[in-house]
Amino acid sequence: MILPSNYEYIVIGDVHGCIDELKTLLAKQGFRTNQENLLQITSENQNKSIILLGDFVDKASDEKLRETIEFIYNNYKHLNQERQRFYLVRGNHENMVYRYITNDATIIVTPKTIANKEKYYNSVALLEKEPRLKELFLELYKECSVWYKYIYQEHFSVTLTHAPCEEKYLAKEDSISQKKMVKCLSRSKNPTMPLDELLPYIHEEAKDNQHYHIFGHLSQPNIRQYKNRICIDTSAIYGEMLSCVIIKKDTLSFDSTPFEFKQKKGEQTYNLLFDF
Ligand SMILES: [Mn+2]
Repeated sequence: MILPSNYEYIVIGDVHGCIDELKTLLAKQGFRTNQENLLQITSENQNKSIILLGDFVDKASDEKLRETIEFIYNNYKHLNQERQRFYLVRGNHENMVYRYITNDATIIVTPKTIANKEKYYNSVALLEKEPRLKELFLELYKECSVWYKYIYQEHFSVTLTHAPCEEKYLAKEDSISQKKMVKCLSRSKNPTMPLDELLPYIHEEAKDNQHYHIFGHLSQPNIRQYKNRICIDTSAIYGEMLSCVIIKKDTLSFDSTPFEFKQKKGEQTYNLLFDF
């Protein structure tokens, strides 16, 4: 989907239930909430739009996941009344949670898939317990797009997807391309391999130009950039930061906010991207 280039975009990486950090980052970017937790449109932010780059569910506590889904739902409705100011990108976690809660027949139930559901997709049990919350999630899921593209004149563009993927799949509509933009080869299945070897196309296809591909999905300790490839998943739920990129005309800038320890952080070992 092409984004209108007469607005600014605040593109936020993997939230994973970090609702406090999401609110802090949005406040830093000029979006404050009122008593009902609705983001206020002001003269300062009226030309800005918000994009969540996928994976807003899972990994966090039930309480924070509930708050995150309610916040996104309410503000999605609220901000998009007059024009679209809030966009959602589909991440692999939204995808898997959707498949589990809709009893997708293509999920083969094995002890491993049951264990994975509990270990990696903890929103599923919460949504199954709380039908009202499940309805909110299902509505949001329908609103998610696999990709967005921003184009400013001929020299500058930004393609946004949750996961990195090969260029040949970017912004395509066929079902293989759509899958590739949501999830890449899994690190958990290849734990000893450096990310740069597992996903060589990210740096091999990178170019020194202003046609950027910005993605999340690969949790990193800081924003990682190589030429026109940028990863903005800075591991908020693992106790690091929640980050965003701000797109304004033909410029990019970045902002981050640290994990606030209002819930338990997750544990992981980092596998660094562009570590060469
Ligand atoms: Mn992901």
